[in-house]
Amino acid sequence: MAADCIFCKIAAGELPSEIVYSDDQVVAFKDIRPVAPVHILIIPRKHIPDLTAITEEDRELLGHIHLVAVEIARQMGLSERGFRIVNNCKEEGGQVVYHLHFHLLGGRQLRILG
Ligand code: IU
Repeated sequence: MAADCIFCKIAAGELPSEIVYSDDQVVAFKDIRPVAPVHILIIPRKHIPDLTAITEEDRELLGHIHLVAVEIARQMGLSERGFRIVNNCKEEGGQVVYHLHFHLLGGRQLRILG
């Protein structure tokens, strides 16, 4: 756990959040400023600052995060309609919170990225 990391604190239950899924490796919770009817953040419990900081050790974790994302999408009725998984990496990628997270977005027609 990294000191002063908001998402580490959410994962540890030290800050409130609307958790929709949790296990020993990951936590998923509702984004506080949703941009779509479904907007969930999926984070590893391990503090990884951004996607460039992953290592070989995280290979299984990253696969697990995607399996969890698909399972949440299925439970939210999105697996037939479709959805989007987004990672914003560093400044020009639009990253604001420096604890690795994947946005699961869906429930409306999403536009092409740009
Ligand atoms: P980004 O990928 O780092 O740009 O996204 C950070 C997201 O975290 C953003 O959508 C915020 O609304 C969201 N968020 C949150 O859900 N809860 C928080 O306490 C904070 C940010 I700080």
